[in-house]
Amino acid sequence: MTSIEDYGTFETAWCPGCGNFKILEAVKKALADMDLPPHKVAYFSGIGQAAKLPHYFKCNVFNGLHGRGLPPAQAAKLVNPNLAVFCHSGDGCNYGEGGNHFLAALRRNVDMVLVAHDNQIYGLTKGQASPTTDEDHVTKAQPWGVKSAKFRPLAVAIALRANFVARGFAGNVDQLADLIRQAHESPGFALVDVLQPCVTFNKVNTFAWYKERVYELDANYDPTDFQAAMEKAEEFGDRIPTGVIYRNERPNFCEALVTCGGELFNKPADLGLVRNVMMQYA
Ligand SMILES: Cc1ncc(C[n+]2csc(CCOP(=O)(O)OP(=O)(O)O)c2C)c(N)n1
Ligand code: SF4
Repeated sequence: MTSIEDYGTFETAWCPGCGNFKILEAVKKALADMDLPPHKVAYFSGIGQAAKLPHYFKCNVFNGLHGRGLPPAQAAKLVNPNLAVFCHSGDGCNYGEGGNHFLAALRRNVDMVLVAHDNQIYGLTKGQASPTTDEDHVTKAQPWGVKSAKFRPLAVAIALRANFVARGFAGNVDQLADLIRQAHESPGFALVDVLQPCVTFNKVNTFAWYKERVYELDANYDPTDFQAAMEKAEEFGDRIPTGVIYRNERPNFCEALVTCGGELFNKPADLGLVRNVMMQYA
């Protein structure tokens, strides 16, 4: 039986009070609830405060370039479908630098979970606006306020008919752990966008600000209803819904791969063939 303690405790470089602590707590709870031992779990990330999360617990970890967590994560799942594959990164990393990888992953639909820590700011580089920063939000780098239209990750994921689209809040660890569990259990690509207060650089979207606004979708809400899901994805003001916003049943890429020869994991490698291919480019 896997416990939270199996994932260890490490010193972190986050500011005291950062929403990332609560997300880390939720991740460990979800992994223990699912009884997933560390050797069966692989975490991928890019660069940023959120992307440091996989450094702070014990499992297989790949830390790549800014915005580039998704490509190796998908590759790992395709090579070894037995792995539980997660990618964690910030709103800048996932929706800015890694924006095209995000779109490609939604279209491709590999069986994995992307958790986006959405603090609506670039945390690691000291508070510039990110793609999800609200219009007219003032930062040191945007003293007249942000003039670009806000990126809407949930609406984009729903528009591309992702299999699982959810929103969590770092202030509700139990709900977030449950969303991560449901995302993992859903076949295909799953997005969990998490409202994550950055207590140092975002003085607008604070824990208190969210607590006044977030609410949980109730049992009557039907996540398979595309129009309703779009409306919920766009609700971000006095009230902000959390929970599973959209579910779909597109065939997942891992199943499609079985018809192309199947997984690579445990297959004997034909080194002669590899050498011949290498020689063609020598
Ligand atoms: C291609 C590239 N562009 C820019 C940077 C500089 N950079 C490093 S972290 C970062 C911002 C991270 O913000 P976000 O992804 O929102 O994560 P957070 O730190 O807020 O968790 C930037 C711009 C980089 N490392 N690589
Ligand atoms: S700068 Fe913001 S996101 Fe980064 S650790 Fe501090 S509070 Fe968290």
